Amino acid sequence: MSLIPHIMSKSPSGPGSDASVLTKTKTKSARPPLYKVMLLNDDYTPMEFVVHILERFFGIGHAQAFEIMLTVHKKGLAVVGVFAYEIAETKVAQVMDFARRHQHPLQCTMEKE
Ligand code: TYC
Repeated sequence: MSLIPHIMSKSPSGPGSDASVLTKTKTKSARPPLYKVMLLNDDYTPMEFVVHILERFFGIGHAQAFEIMLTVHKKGLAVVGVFAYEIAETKVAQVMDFARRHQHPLQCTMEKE
């Protein structure tokens, strides 16, 4: 009997060790799924309040914020940003909380891109 411990004496067995199973090495880099954050129109939230939301929580400049607000007003909704899940979730919560605290019915939602 060999004095070398027989760690290497056994052929691989168990899940994934069958050499006859075709495998493909992943070459894609990890791309986290992205989420669109959208504002919805309503008849009551003041236009200036929506512009303020876009400036404050999305870092959008005044002129573009006004344009996006008008798009929501005319079309019913608009995508205001695209983010990783946790960031999108935080934006939605910040907007919904701020609107609620100011007693405006503004709605903000997210959807997988
Ligand atoms: N429709 C609102 C008004 O006329 C303005 C508004 C714009 C409300 C965008 C919500 O997401 C919104 N006062």
